[in-house]
Amino acid sequence: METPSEDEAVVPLYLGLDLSTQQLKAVVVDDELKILHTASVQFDSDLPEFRTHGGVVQNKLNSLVVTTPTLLWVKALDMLMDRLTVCGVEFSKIVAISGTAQQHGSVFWYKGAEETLQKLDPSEFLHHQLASCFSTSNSPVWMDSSTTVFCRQLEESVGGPKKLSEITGSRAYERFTASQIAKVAKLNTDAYNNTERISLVSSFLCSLFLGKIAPIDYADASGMNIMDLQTKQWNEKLLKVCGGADLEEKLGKPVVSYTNLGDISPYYVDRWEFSKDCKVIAFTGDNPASMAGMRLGKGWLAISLGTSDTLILWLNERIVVTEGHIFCNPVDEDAYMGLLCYKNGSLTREKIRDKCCDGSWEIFNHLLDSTPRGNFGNMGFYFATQEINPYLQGDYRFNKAGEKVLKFTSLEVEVRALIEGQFIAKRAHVEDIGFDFDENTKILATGGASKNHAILQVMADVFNAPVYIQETSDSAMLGAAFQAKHGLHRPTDFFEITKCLPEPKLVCEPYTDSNEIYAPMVERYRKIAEELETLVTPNYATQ
Ligand code: 5FX
Repeated sequence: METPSEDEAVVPLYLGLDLSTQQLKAVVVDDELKILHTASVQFDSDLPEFRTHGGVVQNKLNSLVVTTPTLLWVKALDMLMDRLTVCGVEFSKIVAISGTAQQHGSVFWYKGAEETLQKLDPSEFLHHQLASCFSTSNSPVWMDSSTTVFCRQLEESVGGPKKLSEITGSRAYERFTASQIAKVAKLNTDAYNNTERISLVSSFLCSLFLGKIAPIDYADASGMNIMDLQTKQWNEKLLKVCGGADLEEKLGKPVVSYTNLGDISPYYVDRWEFSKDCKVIAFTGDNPASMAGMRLGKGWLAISLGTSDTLILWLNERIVVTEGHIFCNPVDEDAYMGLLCYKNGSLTREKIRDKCCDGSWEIFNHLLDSTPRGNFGNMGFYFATQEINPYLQGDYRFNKAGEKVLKFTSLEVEVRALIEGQFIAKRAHVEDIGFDFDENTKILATGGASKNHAILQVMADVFNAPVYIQETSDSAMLGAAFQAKHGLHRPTDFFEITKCLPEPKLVCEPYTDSNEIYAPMVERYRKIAEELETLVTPNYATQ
C-alpha cells in the first residue's frame, strides 16, 4: 500500500458547538486539540427580529415564564455555518462533531418533523425548512421558574424530595425538564398531543446535524428529574406524572454521552462540503461539557468564581443529596459528576468590596492579606440575593463566641469573613455531596475572580488543597470538541485523548496548619446554617 504524500495526507479536524443562553459558538480544533478557528452568533444583536434580551424572552404577564423562540436557534446555526465558511474552515477535513447546550431547556418537535429532517433540501436554509416543525414555537429555558406546582407533584408521586433525588440525582427544580414537560402536557395539551418527539437543547442541536432526532445523552438527561441514575432509563412513575403513556416514546432512549451516533446528514455534505464519513457524537449539557473541557479527572474539584459561583466535581460513587445535583459523568459512564450552583458570587463580593474598599480590588486584597487565617474566630455569611444553598438572604455575622453580631470590629475582618465564609460553606457542601478530600485533592479555579491571588490563597487554605489555573476559557465549547475526538476514538479513554494538552498551572498551596484552622469552622458553619434555615420557610419558586 502506498503511503500518501504530505499533500494527500488528511489532517483530521474536530468541530465543537456550544448553544448557550445568549449565543451560538463553534470551535474547530486539529488532531492535537489546538484551536484553529472560532465563530459565534449573538442572539440579541445578530437576530434582532426575535426580540430577545440576553437570548431569552420574559413573559409580560408572568415573569417566571422564560423562553427562547426555537426557530432563533435554527437560524443562528444557518448564520454560524456562513461565518465558519468566511473564517476559512475546511469542512471536508472535519472527521467528527459534538456539541453542548444550556441544560434543562426543551424543544417540542411537531408531528412529521423527523421526516422533514431526513429530507432537507441542501439549496435551502434550515430555518425555512424547519419553520413549521415545532409544536410550541417557544422553548422553555433554564431560567424559567414557572413550574412549582408540577415540581411538588413530581416529588409527591415518588414519596418526597429525598426520594426523587435518590432516583434522579436531584430534588425537583423548576428549571429541570420534567416539570416543564408536565406543564406543557397539562396546560397546552393540544401542543403536547401534536408533539412527535421532545429534545433537550443539546440533543435538538445534535438532531440538526444528524438529520434525524438525536438521542438525549446520560449526562444531560440527569438534569431532567425523570431519568433513574441507577438504571439510566426513564422512570415509569415519573413518565406517567409528567406526560402519560406516550412520553417514553417522545423522549426516545438515552445514550452514553460519548456515543458515536453515525454519519452527518447529507444536507451538510451537499451544502457545506462536509465529508460523508464525518461522524456525529452525542451532544451534552454545558456543565458536563465544561467538566470535559477542563479535563477534570478523579480527585479534582473545579470552582468557577463568576456572577454565580459554580462547583463541578468528579464522583466515583453517588450518594443521595437534597441540595446540589448528581449527574452522570460525561467522559466515564461508570462515574458521576456533582454540580453545585450559588446565586451569590461576584456581585456579593463586589458589594463588600464597594462598602469596605472604595471599589478597589487592590485595597480588598491588601485587607485580606493583612488578617490571619481563621479571622480571630469571626465568621460571616453574605447573601445579597436569595441563596439556594443555604436558603437564606441577608448578612449574618458571628464572633468568636458564636454570638450573632451586627458589625465586625474592622473592615479587614469583614473582608476576610466574606471570602472565608463563601469557601467554608462550599467545602461543607462539597463534603455533603460525597467528594472525598485527601492528599490527592486538587482544585481548578476558573472564572473572573480566579485571577485574584489573595482570594485563591484563601481557597487553598479553606479546602486544604493546592489551587491550579488553566489558560483556556470557553471550557464547555472546548469540551464538546474534545468529546468529538473522544467519541470517534473510543474505546480510548478521554484522558488519553486529551493528554496532548498543557497541564494546569499551580498557583497556591495551603499552609500546613490550614486543616486545623478550617475543619472546625466548617463544622461551625453546618450548625449555623441549620439554625438559620429553620427560621425561614423556603419558597422554592424563586430558585
Ligand atoms: C445548571 O443546572 C443550569 O441551570 C445552568 O448552568 C445552565 O446549564 C446554563 F446554561
